[in-house]
Amino acid sequence: MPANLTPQYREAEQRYREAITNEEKFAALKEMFALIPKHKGTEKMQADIKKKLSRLEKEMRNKPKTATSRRERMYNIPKQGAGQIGLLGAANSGKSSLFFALTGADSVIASWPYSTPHPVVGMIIYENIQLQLIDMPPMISEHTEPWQWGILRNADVVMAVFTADKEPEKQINAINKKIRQYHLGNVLWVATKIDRLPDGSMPRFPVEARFTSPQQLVGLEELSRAAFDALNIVRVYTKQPGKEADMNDPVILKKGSVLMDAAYHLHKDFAENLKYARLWNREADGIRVARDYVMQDGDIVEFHIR
Ligand SMILES: Nc1nc2c(ncn2[C@@H]2O[C@H](COP(=O)(O)OP(=O)(O)O)[C@@H](O)[C@H]2O)c(=O)[nH]1
Ligand SMILES: [Mg+2]
Repeated sequence: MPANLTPQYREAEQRYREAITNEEKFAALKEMFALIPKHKGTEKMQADIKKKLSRLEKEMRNKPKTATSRRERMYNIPKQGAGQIGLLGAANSGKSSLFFALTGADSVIASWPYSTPHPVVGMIIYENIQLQLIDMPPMISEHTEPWQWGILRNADVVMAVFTADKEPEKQINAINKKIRQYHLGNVLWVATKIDRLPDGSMPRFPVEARFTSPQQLVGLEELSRAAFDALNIVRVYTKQPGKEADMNDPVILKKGSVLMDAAYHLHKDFAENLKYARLWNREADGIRVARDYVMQDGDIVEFHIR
């Protein structure tokens, strides 16, 4: 007897195959079970889903919820610099060209798909810091492996790339679907190949996107800036009394970090024995600041300890 599986079932099954964490697998299997036509022809499949569900349930009970699968962790790319950014897009959307333009590192640029088979890592130099960029194989409308999504999920920012000239909305929708499916956060949208648009045209997209032409080296500085902004970090400099701050060696903190976070980050002693701190920035000229002062990008602090 034919199983007569619906497209919805097949989608859930696809999600199951691509799932990384046990929680995702469990959710997909549940959906499969709900969607599978209940008749004699699918009895074996139903039993199989049930078996997998109970096995997973057992495994999840013995493991903390937040733990990611071994497969996912195995392929995480060690973070370097002030933040990690992963490229996501279809084949030929210009990811590798953008990677090359932003980092100067060598990645294969070619006009046929599958030209970037493995992740490639490079550094964007943004003012006085470096941001790590990962070029990825095409992951939209392609077969993907769970570890690829693991890398993007582990990144601080996903740079979602589509071409401005060829059915951008379709590409955006396809990318958005994956973003939801794989629970990717913090997305920076980038429209490439703007040199192919009629002169002066600035199309509007369903998402707020930066414009660039990696090939013509257009919009790269703005994009580096946008990448920095998307990382949600601040650069804080420290100085010793009577000396100048080293402006080439900032401490990187999450946006929203307070003075005490900065102190802890530098040395436990600073935090535990803090008497007071002085602050310099565009407005402040050595004023004393409170422990819960929210650090701003570019702040210079001087810690005084007991
Ligand atoms: N016209 C134009 N072509 C580009 C631009 N960026 C990339 N390309 C071309 O698009 C094709 C695919 O680029 P690639 O960077 O390999 O895309 P990937 O598959 O997303 O990594 C290549 O032939 C590139 O030369 C651009 O800004 N303008
Ligand atoms: Mg590529």
